[in-house]
Amino acid sequence: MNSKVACLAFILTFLFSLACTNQVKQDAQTFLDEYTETYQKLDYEASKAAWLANTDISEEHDSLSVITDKALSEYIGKKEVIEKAKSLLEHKSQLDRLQVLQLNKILLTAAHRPGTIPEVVGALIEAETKQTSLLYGFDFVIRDQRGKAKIVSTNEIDDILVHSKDIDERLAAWESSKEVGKVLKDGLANLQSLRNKVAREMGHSSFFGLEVADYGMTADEMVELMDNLVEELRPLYSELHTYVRYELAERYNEPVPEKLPAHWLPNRWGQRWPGIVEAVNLDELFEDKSAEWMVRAGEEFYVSLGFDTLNQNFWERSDLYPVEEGASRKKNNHASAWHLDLQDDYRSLMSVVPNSRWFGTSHHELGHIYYYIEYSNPDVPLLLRGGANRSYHEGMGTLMNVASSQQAYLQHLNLLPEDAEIDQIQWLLNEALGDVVFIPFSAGTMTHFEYDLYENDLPKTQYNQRWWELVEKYQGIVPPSPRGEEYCDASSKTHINNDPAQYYDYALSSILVYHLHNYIATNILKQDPNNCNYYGSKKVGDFLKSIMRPGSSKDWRKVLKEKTGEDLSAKAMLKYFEPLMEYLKEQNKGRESVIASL
Ligand code: X8Z
Ligand code: ZN
Repeated sequence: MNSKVACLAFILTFLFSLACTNQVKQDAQTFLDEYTETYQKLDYEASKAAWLANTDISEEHDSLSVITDKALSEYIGKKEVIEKAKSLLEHKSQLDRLQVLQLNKILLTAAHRPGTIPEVVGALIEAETKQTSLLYGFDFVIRDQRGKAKIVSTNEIDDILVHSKDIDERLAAWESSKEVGKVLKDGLANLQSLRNKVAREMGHSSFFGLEVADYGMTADEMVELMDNLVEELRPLYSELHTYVRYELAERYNEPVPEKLPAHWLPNRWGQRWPGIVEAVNLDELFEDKSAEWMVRAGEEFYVSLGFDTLNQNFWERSDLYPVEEGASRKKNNHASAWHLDLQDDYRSLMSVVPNSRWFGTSHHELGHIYYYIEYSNPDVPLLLRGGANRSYHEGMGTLMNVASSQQAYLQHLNLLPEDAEIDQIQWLLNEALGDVVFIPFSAGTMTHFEYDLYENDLPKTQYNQRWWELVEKYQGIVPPSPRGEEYCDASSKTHINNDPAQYYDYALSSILVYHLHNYIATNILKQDPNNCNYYGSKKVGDFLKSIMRPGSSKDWRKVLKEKTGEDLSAKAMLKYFEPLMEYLKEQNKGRESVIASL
């Protein structure tokens, strides 16, 4: 072949392959456009119905939610959709990066609703809807000393657990909060089986494995990551645990227990321990504020960083406060943020009352909302409108939660007087009893329970036993008295029922938050990470927006490396709490620690 002919052949081959590539790309885009349009429509209908079912619990609203979810599921799990996405991915190298990401997302979405087993998917949708209604339609009851029953809200239960020093009252509140588990146990067993059937249909190891797949990891890799986290924080947790055993024994005038009785703690699951440090009474700061003020203050914080005000729809459609006294309506009272049309219909569901927990939670939920707003831009395809990963979504709001509890910010809001004499170690201790204590619960108890539930098909007859083994092992907490299998204490936690196999998101987000906070304080604000003020810093706002804006169109590891120059680790969190270690060791001298030996 002479060189001219060879050259021509080369050019022709090149042009042919270019045409093929273009054809594949074109083909993929046509499919993605069609899918996106239908998905957005069906998903919006399902989200609106789910919103109604969560804000006004009734059989009628449940039915509507089931119908619309089934319509959505039928489409996203369609055999043709799965086959088309798979066949396009066989030509991965000829597709754009964003196209590949979207096709993978379609497959992961389909794996939640595979059309090959419609009766299982249908049963799952019904079971999920019913479980939420049972949980939030439940009447929690506390009896007074004369045995008279009173229906109480979970806000009231939490209030007793944070503030009451009467051990009998605490026990009654704690026990009341767990009654709901009895009603939920069968439903959880049904969900366990259906969720696993669904996940295994498309080759995932279990439902836990399916949820972890969103991080590009296996179930075992996630558990290993969580175990490492628990290990890294164990020395500090151990000191906190010892300190609190002695502190609370004195407060309740009881002998020092080896493990912490669950009803001694200021949270239904012992996941955070607010209010133990008497020198730092944060609830007091909000006593004369209204619930509305709390949410507006949250918005104002974001606006000060350069974010826009929230749209009018948000204020009109959100359901932010507890149900009016005497109203018959029941609603899901766990805080959440919703992005209904993946565009500008965003709302939040909360039951805000003026206290420090809801102040933090308002900032947290608005973090989700501002994340929605930022990535709803033309550069991010609808299917990639999510967090860099789920823990980033949690992290943005939690970061603002951490920022909102810094003294300088509370002083700026006139919640703390400028000249308040603050014992810095007590302040830090109070923070650690929130964020550090949260790790053994989230990375330990919750993650391992759900791993066992799904990955190991934990039998229903062992749910409660296993739950308490984990609570004792990771958190060093024991129930007030033996809890048989008639209870299902795990399912009193909302995420076990309706945000399943994802709780490690929160553990990871806590680590991420301190990583980002350290970077922001040191490199952007040039302030002490232990007392800095984000308020009014457009630079901080720009930094956060640059993380939020690409949604999940960028790899989460790259995002972090690019933005902070480092990989994710618990280093910053440990550094933040370093000054506390010495203080606790001093306080705990001669006291026996039980966590280290677990
Ligand atoms: O569920 C939440 C948020 C909604 S995404 C209020 N959180 C976890 C919980 O309450 O258990 C935030 C921290 C942990
Ligand atoms: Zn959240």
